Amino acid sequence: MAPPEMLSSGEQDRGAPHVVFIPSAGMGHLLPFFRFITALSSHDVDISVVTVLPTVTTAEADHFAALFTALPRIRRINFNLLPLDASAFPGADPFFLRWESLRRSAHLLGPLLAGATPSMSAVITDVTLASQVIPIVKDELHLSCHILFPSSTTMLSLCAYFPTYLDGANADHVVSDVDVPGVRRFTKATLPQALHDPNNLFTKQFVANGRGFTKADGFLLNTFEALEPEAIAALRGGKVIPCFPPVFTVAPLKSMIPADSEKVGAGSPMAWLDEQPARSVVYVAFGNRCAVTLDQIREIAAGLETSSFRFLWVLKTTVVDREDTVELKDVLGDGFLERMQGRGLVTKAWVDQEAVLNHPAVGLFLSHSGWNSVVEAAVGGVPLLAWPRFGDHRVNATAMVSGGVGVWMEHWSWDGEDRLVSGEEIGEKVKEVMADETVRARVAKVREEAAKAVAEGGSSYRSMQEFVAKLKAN
Ligand code: UDP
Ligand code: G50
Repeated sequence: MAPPEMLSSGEQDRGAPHVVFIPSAGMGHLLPFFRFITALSSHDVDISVVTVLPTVTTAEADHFAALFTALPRIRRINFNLLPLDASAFPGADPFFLRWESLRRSAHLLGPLLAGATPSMSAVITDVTLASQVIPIVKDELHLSCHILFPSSTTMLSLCAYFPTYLDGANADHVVSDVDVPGVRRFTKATLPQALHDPNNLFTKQFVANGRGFTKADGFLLNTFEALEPEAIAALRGGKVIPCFPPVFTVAPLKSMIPADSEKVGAGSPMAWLDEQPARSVVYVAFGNRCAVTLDQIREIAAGLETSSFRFLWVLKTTVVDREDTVELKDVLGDGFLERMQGRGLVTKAWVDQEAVLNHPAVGLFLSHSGWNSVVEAAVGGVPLLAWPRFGDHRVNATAMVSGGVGVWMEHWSWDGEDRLVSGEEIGEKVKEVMADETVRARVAKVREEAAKAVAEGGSSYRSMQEFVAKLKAN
C-alpha cells in the first residue's frame, strides 16, 4: 500500500484490494490461474479463490492443495455446486459437464461473495463461466469483472467473433470457414470439432460467453506481444469486434510452487534428463486430457524407436487421470520398454513439464499444441512439433507457427477422423525437425522475446503493473 504522502490529492488510502478468483476445471485452465494468483500475491493484494471440491481429476486436487500450502494467506471460498443430471448430455466431455454445472450454479455466487470479508473489490473469472458470472458480479455485486483467458489470443479472437459470424453470413447456422477480421481465416477443419454442431454443449457455452465479452472490464491474456502480435493488435484496435474491453498480456507467468507429485528424486524424469546429452531428448506429451487410441500409441512408440533418438514420453490413455489404470507394458506391447531401456523413459505420472522444457537435454517437443504447452516450449526455446488432436489445438497451431515456435503437421489425424499416422512417418518427421537449425534458431529468438516481455520494462511486465494499478484505483 502506498504511504499516505504518496497519494495524490483526493485519493484515499483504501487498503489492499480484495480480489476473488473464480477458476474453472481442467489443468490447462487451472495452471494459468494458479500462476497468475502466485504473481499477484507479491503485489500487496488480498486474494480469495473459489474452490469446488471434489475436482474432476486428481491433478487438479493436488494443485489446489499445493496452492493453498504455498500461499497460506490466500483465502479459500468453498463453493458447492447444484447437482447436474449428466444423463441429459450423453457422451459429453467430463470437463464440459463441470463447466456446465459451474455455469448453472453461478447464481449462488452472488450471496456467497457478498458475505466475503474484507469486502471484495474485483473478480477474475475463467472464460468458460464468463457469460454467467459477469452479470452477477457487475449488476448484483457492483464490482469489476475481468476474464482470464487461458488459451491463445488467436483463439480469443475466434471466440469474440464467432457470434457475429453466426448471426451474419449464416442464418441457417451451418458453420464453414471463419475469417476473423484483422487476425486470419480459419478453415472449417481448423475450428474445434464441436463448433460444427450448434447444439453441442461446448458450442452453446462458447457462443454465450463470446456474446458476453463486451460487458467485461478487461481480459488477462496468457500470451506476450512477440508471440501473437496480430491477434493482440486486432482486439485492441476493435477490428475483431467493436468496443472490445482492454486487454493485458501477462505471459509467460512463472510456475507456482510444485505439487508433491512433482518433487524431484532419484529415478524421476528430471534426474534421468540430467544424465542425457544436450538437446538429445525428444519430449512427447499431449497434455492432461488427450486420450490417444491404443493403435496410435503403438505407432508413436514405433516412430520413437525408429527415430533412434532418446525420448521422455508422458503417456495418458484416458480423459480423466484417475481412470487411467492400464499398465504401460500392456499399452506399449511386447518388449518395447525392455528394448528402450536406457534410451527412453515412459511415464503415466504427472511431470513438471515446465521444468522439463527448460532442461538443456530436451531438443524437441512432440505436442498436441495445448496453449500452455506452446508458451512453455517458447520459454524453454524448444521447437514444437505440433500434432493437434481436438478443440482449440489447431487454432493454437496457427498461432504457434506464425509466432515461430515450431512446425505443425496439418495432415496428421484429428479426433473424429479414423486415420492412423504411421510410426515410419512420425519417426521421419522427428528426425527432420531435430536436425532443422532454422526452426531452432527461430524459437531461440522467441525465447529471448519471452524473457524480455517479463523483465522490468517489458510488455508483459508493464501490462501486469497497469492491471495492478487498475485494481488499486478501483
Ligand atoms: N502438465 C504438466 N505435467 C503433466 C501434464 C501436463 O505439467 O504431466 C501441464 C503442462 O505443462 C501445461 C498444462 O499441464 O501447463 C496443460 O495445458 P495445455 O494447455 O498444454 O493442454 P491441455 O492439458 O489443457 O490440453
Ligand atoms: C477445450 C476444448 C476446446 C477449446 C478450449 C478448451 C478452450 C478455448 C477457450 O479448453 O480453452 C474457451 C473455452 C470455453 C469457452 C470459451 C472459450 O466457452 O475442447 O476451445
